[in-house]
Amino acid sequence: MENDEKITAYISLGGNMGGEAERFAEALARMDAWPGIRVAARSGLYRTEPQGDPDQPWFVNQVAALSCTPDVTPGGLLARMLRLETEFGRVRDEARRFGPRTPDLDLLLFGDKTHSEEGVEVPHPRMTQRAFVLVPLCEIAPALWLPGGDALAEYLGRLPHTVTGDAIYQG
Ligand code: PH2
Ligand code: MG
Ligand code: MG
Repeated sequence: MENDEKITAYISLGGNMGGEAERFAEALARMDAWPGIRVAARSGLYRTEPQGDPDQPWFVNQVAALSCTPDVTPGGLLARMLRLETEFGRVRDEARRFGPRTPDLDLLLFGDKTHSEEGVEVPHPRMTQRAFVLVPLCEIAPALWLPGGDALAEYLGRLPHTVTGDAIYQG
């Protein structure tokens, strides 16, 4: 009998070069059309204070839940996400790792998997430090726990940040 149990992956979308609302919607529409992937939920769009490199425009961030068929792997999903980034014309600037870009697609969680291989790590190693990830993630998955860790809300509670309307300050 076929194993039809779905895995929920969570991804984040980020960008600060303009047109994020349209680009994120387009990226999610394309992912929804991928074999084995369905966009199950999406957060609102947040305006977020830049982290890492403060000398750049504010970001727009969003997270989405992807329902994945059992044949989808973290590495396979991430490879497709990186290809989509390239299709959107992202140019990686190695000298400015945390600098401007659009759109950046990051894999946050893949079911309850803890997974680490070259270039693929879930849970995303920096997600618990980032209010721009945790706030939208708590919006769509308020009861979520990190595999091998704590409740999402716990991490967010420990992180100094302020949410005002759709703006997230952290710094
Ligand atoms: N992404 C980064 C670095 N800094 N800051 C915000 N607010 N939002 C981001 O998506 C972001 C960032 C590297 O991927
Ligand atoms: Mg990123
Ligand atoms: Mg990235």
